[in-house]
Amino acid sequence: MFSLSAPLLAGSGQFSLKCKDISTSACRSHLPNQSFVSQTVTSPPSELSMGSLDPPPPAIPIIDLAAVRAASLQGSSKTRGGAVLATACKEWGIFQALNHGVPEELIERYRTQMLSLFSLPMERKQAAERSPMTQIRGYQMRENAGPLELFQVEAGNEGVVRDYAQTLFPHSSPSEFCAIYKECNVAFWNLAMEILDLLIAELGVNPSHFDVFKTEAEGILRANFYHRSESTEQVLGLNPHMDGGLLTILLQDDVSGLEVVKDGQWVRVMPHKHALCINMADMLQVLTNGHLKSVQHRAVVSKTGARLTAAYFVVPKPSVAVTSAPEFVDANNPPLYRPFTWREFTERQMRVKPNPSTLPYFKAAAISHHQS
Ligand SMILES: O=C(O)CCC(=O)C(=O)O
Repeated sequence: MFSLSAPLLAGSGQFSLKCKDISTSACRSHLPNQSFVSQTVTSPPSELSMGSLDPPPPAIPIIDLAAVRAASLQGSSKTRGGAVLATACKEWGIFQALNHGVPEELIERYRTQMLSLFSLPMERKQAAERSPMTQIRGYQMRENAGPLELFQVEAGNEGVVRDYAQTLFPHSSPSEFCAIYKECNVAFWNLAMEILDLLIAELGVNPSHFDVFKTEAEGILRANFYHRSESTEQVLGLNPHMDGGLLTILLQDDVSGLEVVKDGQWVRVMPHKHALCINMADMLQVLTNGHLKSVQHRAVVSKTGARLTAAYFVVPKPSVAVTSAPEFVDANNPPLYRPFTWREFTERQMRVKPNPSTLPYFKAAAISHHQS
């Protein structure tokens, strides 16, 4: 992914990163087929760990998608490769994908563009600031925890992307900015759909239940720039949360900070140079009636350097209705959630900040009666 030695901002050096010590080890995994699980990057003890550090925390699965694809071509609908993915998504709710198909050159262009954006004078960034009018879109500076700057936009909305290019970079042609968003949207979308298809095939569900999440959905691309923490205390850049959509693709640089909950313990997702993180989000949890788990995660601010990440959230369009696929519902597995639309979900999310998820508000009546 991002080169370990490269400065974050070409020609400036002000955001240059220190290379973190990443210890890579072949390690045992409880995933069904070792050959798809390329290697694991050992997590250091989390600085804010909830549990005991002994034994060492488990490692996030790293899955070679090239091997999964090759196996899929040989198999029929269910594949051994799909089983590896499905197990990771069920047990962890997250994995790191190698050979993901998003060109490294595109990732570098996106990274360079976002670093130019975050390096702009504050007045220029404020011209693109989020507001109640722009809702989820735009630039935001959050200073409540570790200083975090972010820029978010629907990656496939060409008109909106062009407007932001012109607002942020009024003296440059918007063409490169727009081209990067367009290409990122295609590459991340294709990867998301490939993973969805592999999961659908492996889980044995009728693909038609998921059709609307492919045709009536979009990708929201968000760059997060965490400033280096000056504090002696541990600081969170993003509080614990679950993502609301179907799944999220996360691009990390070589400064670590992402942590996920596994078996009641925070586990650090150590950056892997060529990998993208894929995490399950709330709508997949609903569609599979809890079979796949939306993973709780947070971002810890580093004391050693600034950190740039990018999240591509795959979300349905507002009117899309979300219900569990019938294959996951029977007398022993009653529906966990009542039917709702993505609009209802996001309205709820905006009214009450997720803590850590908005999903409990949509529990089926019998369940919410017992659990709320
Ligand atoms: O930057 C990270 O490590 C996590 C990003 C994330 O969770 C988000 O943008 O919602």
